[in-house]
Amino acid sequence: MGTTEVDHLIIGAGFGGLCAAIRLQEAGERDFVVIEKDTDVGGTWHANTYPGAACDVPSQLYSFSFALNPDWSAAYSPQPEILAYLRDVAAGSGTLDRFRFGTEVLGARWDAPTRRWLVDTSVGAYAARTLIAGAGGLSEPRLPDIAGIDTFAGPVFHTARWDHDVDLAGKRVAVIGTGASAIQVVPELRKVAARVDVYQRTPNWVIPRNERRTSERRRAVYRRFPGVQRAVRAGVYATLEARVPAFVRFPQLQALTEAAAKANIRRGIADPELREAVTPTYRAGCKRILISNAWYPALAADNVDLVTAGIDRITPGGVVDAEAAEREVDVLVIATGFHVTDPPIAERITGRDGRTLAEVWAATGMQAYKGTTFHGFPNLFQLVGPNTALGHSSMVHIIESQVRYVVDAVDTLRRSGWAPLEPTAAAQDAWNETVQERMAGTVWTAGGCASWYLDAFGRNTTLWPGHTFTFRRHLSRFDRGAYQVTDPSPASSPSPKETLPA
Ligand code: N01
Repeated sequence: MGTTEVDHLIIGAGFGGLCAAIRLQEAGERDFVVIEKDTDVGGTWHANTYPGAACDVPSQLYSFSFALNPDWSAAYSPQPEILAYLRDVAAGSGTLDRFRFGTEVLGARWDAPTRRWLVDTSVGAYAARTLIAGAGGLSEPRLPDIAGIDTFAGPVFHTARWDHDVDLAGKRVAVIGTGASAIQVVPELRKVAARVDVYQRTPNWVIPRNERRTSERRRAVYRRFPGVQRAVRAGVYATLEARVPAFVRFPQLQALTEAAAKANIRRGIADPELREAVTPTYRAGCKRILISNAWYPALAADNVDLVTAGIDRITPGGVVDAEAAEREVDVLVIATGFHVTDPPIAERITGRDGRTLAEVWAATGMQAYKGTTFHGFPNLFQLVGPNTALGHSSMVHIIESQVRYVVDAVDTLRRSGWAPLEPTAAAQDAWNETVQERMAGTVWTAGGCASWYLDAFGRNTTLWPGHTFTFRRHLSRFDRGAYQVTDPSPASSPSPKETLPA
């Protein structure tokens, strides 16, 4: 099979890849392909099908600005609805004929002589002028390194790879982890399982969730008057942005969140010992703030045990905790999160000097220019790249900001005869220095916890430390001055230092 030449190769058919495809098409770019290892669009929302999977970002913000959904059923949407929404948007976009499902990237390398990305996939090879990676920030399950886990005799699966063939009715189930995924799945599991053991390493702050359903009447109003829905959406957006100072500058304001979470604990749990065991000792917001009305009542249920002793080892028949107590279980559910600061896609992308992104990051930690482009990696764009994730609002807003920047960059590339561009080292360094300066004093750094936001160097290379509208302003146009033309033309002079507004 030969090599397929395209102008743009997009990796991933989640919110990021789909948005890129739609916006490129609108900009008149027709020669692109979206490759996706799964069998459908959806990304995270295709992969995460565990019972209770739902979004903890308000529905009104969890859609594209150009495709509002008047039919969200509730204040927070369940996974099947979000997946259906993405399928609808994809089907109506006129881009689906360029999606190649069941196609996994094996490796991508910059080829200087042809000024193309040469991409090997599980199905064939591509040569592309630009590579737009929307592989997802939370896509590769992180499996715990626990002695004996391979010897467990029953089914073992991660929340993001749920095995629906396993009948959990009447089973004894152990859940490892108490993060965003676990707090959604445990209340569902305990309805069917004989017993659920929940292994908690660190408690999370969990505040109440607005369970309001959206009435048919309200949906009809949204359908008829989209302006009304836009106004509601703007209100929700502003409310969430108002929380930014409590994360970034005044972590003491998180005391309000802690009070709400403590009231949630008191409502759900009567036992003082259990209350204490689930109450965190770090500042709220240091780890992701979770929302649930069902988590604490589930932990208090007769058929659920919270185990805080830590796991010593796993045997073929159960889990032995650090106090040598063994609990027999039939099924092991791994809810231990994802590879965030060491994403596997970084191992598969090789830049102009022969090093992969992962090799570059091994020395520096994850770094990009504006969370999107990379010195040494011409014409590479990453959606949901370093320091773009959020603890307070919707990633769809960030993705749209990035895609706007990418489309403007593509326009610049096209007009310049496709001379390849990469950010100068100076521009990229200055951006990251400023971002890291802003991290000092944030709740993520000063809040007294360890979290997956931090990398091996202890730096937060995951989150954007500010408002989403500030991020959008930084990416509102492609700033050609911060870029250099990659070989064979001589490199242009470095850009002025890019600074973030105070
Ligand atoms: O993963 P997590 P998640 N032994 O990393 C524990 C998004 N999301 O899948 O805190 C024992 O948050 C770990 O303990 P500790 C959202 O952004 C969104 O739940 O490290 N335990 C923690 O309790 C979220 O933040 C939605 O001490 C171990 C848990 O496992 C992100 O996905 C829904 C362990 C991991 O929690 C990840 O959430 C779901 C070990 N060896 C997820 N290793 C929405 O609603 C780890 N743990 C949008």
